[in-house]
Amino acid sequence: MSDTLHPLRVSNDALDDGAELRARMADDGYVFIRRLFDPDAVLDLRREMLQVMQAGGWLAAGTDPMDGIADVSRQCTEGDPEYPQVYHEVYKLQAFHEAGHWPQILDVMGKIIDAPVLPHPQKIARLWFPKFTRHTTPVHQDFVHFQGSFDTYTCWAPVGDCPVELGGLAVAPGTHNVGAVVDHRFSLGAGQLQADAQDVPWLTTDYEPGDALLFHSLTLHKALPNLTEDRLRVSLDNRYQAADAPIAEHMLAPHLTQDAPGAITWDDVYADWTDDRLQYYWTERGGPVVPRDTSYSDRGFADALARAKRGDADARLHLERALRRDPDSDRGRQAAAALQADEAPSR
Ligand SMILES: O=C(O)CCC(=O)C(=O)O
Ligand SMILES: [Fe+2]
Repeated sequence: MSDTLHPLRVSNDALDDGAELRARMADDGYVFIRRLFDPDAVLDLRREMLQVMQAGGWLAAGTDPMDGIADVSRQCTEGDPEYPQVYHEVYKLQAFHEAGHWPQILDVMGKIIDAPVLPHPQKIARLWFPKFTRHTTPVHQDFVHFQGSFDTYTCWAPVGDCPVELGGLAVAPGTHNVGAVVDHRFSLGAGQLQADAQDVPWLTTDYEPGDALLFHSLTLHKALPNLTEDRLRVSLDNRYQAADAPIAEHMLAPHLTQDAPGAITWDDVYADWTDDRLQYYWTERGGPVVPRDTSYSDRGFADALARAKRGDADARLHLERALRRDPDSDRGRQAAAALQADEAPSR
């Protein structure tokens, strides 16, 4: 581990002690549990997910899906129009959704939240290509993306081994104590919003199957770059809150549908499931649903427009993507105008 990265505190000793787990989350903004999940169950899920990626052409020909060896020519990420073509096939796996409801995580989240828990319907998988470090998830607070209530907790879990060079998650301990959303600017990395973080320590580890990193919605965190030659990083990030707390309405929809025309519905996700136990499980809950607050994303996009006009290469690439994805949308039109403005001779 490099000298700017430090090890996460392991909290397995507190697993049976709700008060202690809550105290650690309150102090540090994160709780890290080794082997919370059965490693075999995680590896079974890995096989299923990577077989779908293989069928979608993302893996090097003739390789074992369990090795996760990418066909680097297929590199793409969230925001690219081709990413959901494979991602949404992975998203349909029943086992992938079930992982967000494994009893071990419901138990720990129940202790931390200290009330009946709602696992967010919107589960997320991260399928991260190697040699694509320009798109590494930047420093951010989850609240800007997921909203609802501050007391929402993420569980990030590797689906397979995730040594530091594969680009797992790092957290900055105690940073949730600001108690507020900090400024975020445009970034090309996943989520497209980046907070400034100077002089904070970063904690991470060589993750193993079954490990789980839980953190608060205001805790600063980022991914490390996937520096491997050819390995995909596969991980889950799922969210949990008190069942009666407000949830933002976009968290009731499948991931990567809000800006994507023709995106999948829950009925598409459920089409091949073998039972309906987890289908629409949240519809009976009584807590309020609040509208999505687009101000964070709007500010990030405005920042990208301004940067692109000044010739910023990352911002230009972002706008080119927005244009390719949906040329007739407001953002598509604004992107086209900003890209042209940069090319104008009067610049
Ligand atoms: O896995 C990643 O690259 C991003 C994950 C993340 O930001 C999260 O789990 O909240
Ligand atoms: Fe995040």
